Amino acid sequence: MATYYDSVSHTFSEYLLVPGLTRKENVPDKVSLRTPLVKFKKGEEPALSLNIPMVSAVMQSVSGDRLGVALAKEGGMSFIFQSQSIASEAAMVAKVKNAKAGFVVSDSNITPDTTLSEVLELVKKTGHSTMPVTEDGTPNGKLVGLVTSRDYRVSRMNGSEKASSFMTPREKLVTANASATLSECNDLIWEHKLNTLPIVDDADHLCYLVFRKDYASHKENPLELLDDEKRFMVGAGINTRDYKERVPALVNAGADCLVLDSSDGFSEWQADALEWIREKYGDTVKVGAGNVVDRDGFNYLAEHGADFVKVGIGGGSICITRETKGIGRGQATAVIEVAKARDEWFERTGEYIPICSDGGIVYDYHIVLALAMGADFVMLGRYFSRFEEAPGEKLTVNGAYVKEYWGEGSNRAKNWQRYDLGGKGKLSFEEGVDSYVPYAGFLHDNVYMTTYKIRSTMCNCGALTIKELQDKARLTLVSSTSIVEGGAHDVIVKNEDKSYNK
Ligand code: RVP
Repeated sequence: MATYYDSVSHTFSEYLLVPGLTRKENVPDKVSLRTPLVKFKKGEEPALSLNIPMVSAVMQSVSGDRLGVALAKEGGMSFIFQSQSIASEAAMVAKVKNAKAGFVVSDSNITPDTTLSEVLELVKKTGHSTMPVTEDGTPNGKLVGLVTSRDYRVSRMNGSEKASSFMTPREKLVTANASATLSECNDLIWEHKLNTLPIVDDADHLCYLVFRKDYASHKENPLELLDDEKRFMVGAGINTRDYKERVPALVNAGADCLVLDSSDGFSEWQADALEWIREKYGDTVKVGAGNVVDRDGFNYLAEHGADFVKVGIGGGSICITRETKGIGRGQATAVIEVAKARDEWFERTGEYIPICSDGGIVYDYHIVLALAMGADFVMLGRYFSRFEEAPGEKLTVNGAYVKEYWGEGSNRAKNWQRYDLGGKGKLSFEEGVDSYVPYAGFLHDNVYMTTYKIRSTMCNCGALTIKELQDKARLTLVSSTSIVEGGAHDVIVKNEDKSYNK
């Protein structure tokens, strides 16, 4: 006979935190959101941690290289989407790794023969007005000059002039050597009143640009997630089909952490992939697995060596898996049960395997609920898809700016590996939708506000760390009528805009 669970499964919106004693030291600025990303032994430090408990979803419309850099600057990590060729995923990973904090690989480059009309076209396309001139027009070619908007006067020129005639030539450029530190570069920028400092190697080939404004932003981001070489950290998705080729390419490109991207991870395919990675790389390559929604799923992936386990089936905003296949579980209940399994595993083995709550975060406060319920960090798709740095197109619909956001199980993404159950006969059907989300501006401003709210709630609960929150949190289920009580009610609201709670 089938097994029936005694209790119904719940979502985040059905819970609230009951405040604990707020001590005088419980102020938002003192709260640490640092959290483990990969497993570690009792008494030891994890090999990888996040500075904020947020990672971006393994999705085409979410995690490209631009979002990867923006999120690492805030202390979180992107997992670059795997529903693309191995070469292009590896190139995205390399792009994040090469964007050494404060050092940028130039993406608008020209040759001495590029005409002014072509320069203006490029400015329109990329939005960047500073262009290094290299012999071959590549980002790492021999540097011959620099063009900025101060070098040409469109009204006095006809457009056919070549860059060599109006660029600032190499001999007049102040540059620094690739061995210079960021603060040495900044000294040069100030001393010579520059906006841009090209960084060259011993053969005078361009390596990076350092911008005055980026140095300032580097100083403003004390939580930046950097590796030992001061490069941004980035993750990457893999699948259970082509991992023997994809993993080596991503490792070579510099990926800091991998994750098996599957809607249902309680499978022998995941065990095979995990074992292959352990055999080939030992513990040097970190890999998360999932998704699961119960104790058995967690234990299975833990036994096969997962570095972290991702939790959630069917809760994603664009996901229709529950409607098409009838599988899944309320996200809160799934997190609570898997967190218990993680703690039992820790008791038994002395090994702490972090868990990630993936999907279904609608309001900022859902993040702090997930953490209180035992998640070590959360994965978000819709949240990040709204930002300027997300790969989706920005459009206007009914006069408002929106971004495109589509599921990996939609016909648009065609990420059928994510839903693959093995076997030969394949008929794919959609488990996700294509949608719009309201455009929300830049990642930095939003993540700042979201993490501030998390810190504030933690203060209400008397917690200065995520671990302390998990130990102290007191959660209550709420009735549907008390949910109505939680919003503005029985008043005539002047501004119907509810974006304050997202
Ligand atoms: P959300 O943040 O609620 O938008 O959910 C994002 C999550 O939804 C992803 O991390 C993934 O687990 C899941 N997903 C992605 N595509 C689809 C789909 O097409 N069904 N689901």
